[in-house]
Amino acid sequence: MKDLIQKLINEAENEIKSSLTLASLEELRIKYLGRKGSFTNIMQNLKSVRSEEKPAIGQALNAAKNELEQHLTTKQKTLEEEVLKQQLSDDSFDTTRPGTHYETGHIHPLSQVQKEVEEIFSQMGFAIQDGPEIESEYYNFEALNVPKDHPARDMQDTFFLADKSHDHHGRMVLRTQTSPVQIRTMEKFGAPLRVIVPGRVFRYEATDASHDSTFYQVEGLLIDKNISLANLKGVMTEFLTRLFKKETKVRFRPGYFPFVEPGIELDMWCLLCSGMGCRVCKHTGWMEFMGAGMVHANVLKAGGIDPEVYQGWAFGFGLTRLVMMKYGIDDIRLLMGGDLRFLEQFS
Ligand code: FA5
Repeated sequence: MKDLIQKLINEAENEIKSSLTLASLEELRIKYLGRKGSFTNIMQNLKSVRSEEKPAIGQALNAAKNELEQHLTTKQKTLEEEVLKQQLSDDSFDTTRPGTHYETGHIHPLSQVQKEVEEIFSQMGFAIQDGPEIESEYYNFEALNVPKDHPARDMQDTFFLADKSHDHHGRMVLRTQTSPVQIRTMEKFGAPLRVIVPGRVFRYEATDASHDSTFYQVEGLLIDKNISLANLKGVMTEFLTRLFKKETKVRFRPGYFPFVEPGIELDMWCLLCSGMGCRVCKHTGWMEFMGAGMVHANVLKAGGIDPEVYQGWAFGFGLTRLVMMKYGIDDIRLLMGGDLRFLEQFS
C-alpha cells in the first residue's frame, strides 16, 4: 500500500510540474483529490487493510495528501503570477479598466434602525427581550387588563388562529402588540426590571399610507421603587436626541390604554421645523410618537409583582413609523413591499 501511495505521489508531482494552465491544474486537483479522485479511492480501500497496519497507512495517506495540496497551491501561485505578468506586458490590456462589479446585499432599513434603537437603550441599561408572535388571548389581552368582551378589545382588530385547540390561556392570536411580553418578562425575571422588546405585530386592518397589517413595534418596561413619569420623560428625550442626532423635546398628553394608569400619548418635537410649525406637523410643532403610562396595578399583579412595593412605566411605539420619520418615507407599504429599487437606497 505504501508503494502505491508513493507511486501516486510521483506521478501527480510530474503532472503538476508539466501543467501549463490554471484550468489543467484544476483538473489535476480533481483527478487526485476530488470526490472521486485517486486519493479518495485509496481512503475508501483502507477498509481491506489489516487493522494493525491501518494507523500507519492512514498517516502516510494524510501526509501524502498534504504534500500534494502544497504542490498544487505553489504551482497555482506561479501560474497566476505568470498570467498577471503576461497581461501587464500585453499592450492591449487596459490596467485602468474598472473591475467586475459584484452586487452585495445590505441590512433592511427596519433592521438598521432596530439595531440603533437597541444600542441606545442598551447603553441606558435596558435588556433586550423577545416574545412569541403567536400569542394566547390571555397574554395579549386578559393579563393586560383587557377582559373578555371588554370594548377596549375593539381598539386592536385581531387575527385569530383557526386552530381551536387551546388551553386555559384562551384562543391563539397573532399578537396585536408587543405588550404581552411585559407580562412574560415580569413572570420570568420579577422586579426590578428594565427591558425593551422590539418585534413584529399583526392587525386585521385595511392598509393605507400609514397603516399596514404587519408592522414592528418597540415595547419598553421599567419597574423599580420610586419610579415616576418624570423618568420616562428623561429617558425618551435622551433616546430621541441620540437617535435623530439633534436636540429633541417631548410632551405628554392624556391617552387611554387599559394596561396603564394614568395613560399618556407622548409627542416629540417636529423634526422638520424644530417646533416652529409646518405642513408635516399640521402647524402644531409636535408629532405623535407613542403610547405609554404607569403600569396598571392589575398588570403588575398578573406578572407576579406586588404593586404596593414596586411601580413602573411602559411604552410602545411603532418602529415602522419611526423608520418612515427618520428617512421621510411617505408610504408604509414600501418598507415591506420587497421592491429592490426602493430598498437599494438604504445600503
Ligand atoms: C399599542 O399598541 C400599545 N400596546 C402601546 C402601549 C404600550 C401603550 C405600553 C401604553 C403602554 P397603539 O395601538 O397606539 O398602542 O400602537 C402603538 C404604535 O404602533 C402607534 O403609535 C403606531 O406608531 C404603531 N401602529 C399602530 N397601528 C399601526 C399600523 N396599522 N401600521 C403601522 N403602525 C401602526
